Amino acid sequence: MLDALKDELLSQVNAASDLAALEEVRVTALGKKGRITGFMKELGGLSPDERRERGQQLNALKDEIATAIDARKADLARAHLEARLAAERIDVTLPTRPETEGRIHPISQTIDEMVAIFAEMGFSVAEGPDVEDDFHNFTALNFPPGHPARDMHDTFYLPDAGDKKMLLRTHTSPVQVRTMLNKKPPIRIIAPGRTYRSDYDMTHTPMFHQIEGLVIDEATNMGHLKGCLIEFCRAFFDVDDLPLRFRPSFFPFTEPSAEVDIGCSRKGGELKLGNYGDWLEILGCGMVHPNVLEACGIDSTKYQGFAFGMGIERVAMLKYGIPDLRTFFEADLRWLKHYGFVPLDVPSMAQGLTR
Ligand code: 2U9
Repeated sequence: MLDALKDELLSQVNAASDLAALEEVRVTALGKKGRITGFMKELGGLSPDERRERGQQLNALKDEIATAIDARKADLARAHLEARLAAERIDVTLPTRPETEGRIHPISQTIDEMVAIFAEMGFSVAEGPDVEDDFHNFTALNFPPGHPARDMHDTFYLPDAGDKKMLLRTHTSPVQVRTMLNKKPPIRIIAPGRTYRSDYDMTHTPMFHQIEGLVIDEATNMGHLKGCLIEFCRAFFDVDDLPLRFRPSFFPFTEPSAEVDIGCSRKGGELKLGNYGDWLEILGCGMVHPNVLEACGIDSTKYQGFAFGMGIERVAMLKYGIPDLRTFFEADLRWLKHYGFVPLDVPSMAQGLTR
């Protein structure tokens, strides 16, 4: 008789199609008023020998049904999870959605590309405030008092408030000053961001973007500077044999200083990058001046390093053939649709900077 009950209960367990149905089966078999529990209650009326034998049989049956219920529960849970995973499956290899209306501004795209290249070389991104004081923007960078760049004509000074004269940073260099003041070498950072100068004509806007880099260590030299910038320019402009020319120059914060030209051709009014005999200025660089290291709390007898800077609008115009600087800041949706980038095409060295 117990065999028949066992078969019946086991088939009910296996027929349960969800957790609620299975719980119902458990209650019918093992609950307080369940069928096995009912038989258990009858044991009291049996003789000691019969009770022992019947008790063992009922316990074995109870265990077998409980085990079957647990196994069925695990099966149902697994099937439920698999169904959910199948229903929520997404194909991550699908192409990006070009029908997305929004576009990434060429300035953001260019910064992302540059960050991808320098990150691969081991640089970190550093940031700082747009509103600066005279020390971080000029004094620490070895600008002598009365230097023309401090002039009211170039620098936006804020109305006097308190003891310190505040200004809008005229370059991103104060970010490197702050990094050196707060962190011991080795330092390897890039600082992209907004900069401000009181200047407005065909090739100047009062707000523009720069990216600057700084590397400080015990034996960093001009060879490292050249290797780093040659590598960067070839990756950024995607020309393997792009020629670079380092021309002596002057900046208060670097000594020696250089400006870098890349090879190009201007034949027929069209600009092509490569080994064609013409040159185009692209960035400035140099070995950090010992006065700057000392002003930033770094021992110039132990440490040295290089720095560089370039204008982001300028290189973006070059790379993407954008003819007019002022259009960058007009917020014209037709312009952005034409020159902007699809948001999901994130620049990376592994996938190609722009696809
Ligand atoms: C520290 C020390 C040195 C950053 C440098 C340049 C050369 C440079 C210009 C390029 C075009 C600015 O946008 S632009 O007008 N920049 O030529 N910048 S070296 O040197 C630093 C910076 C910070 C502490």
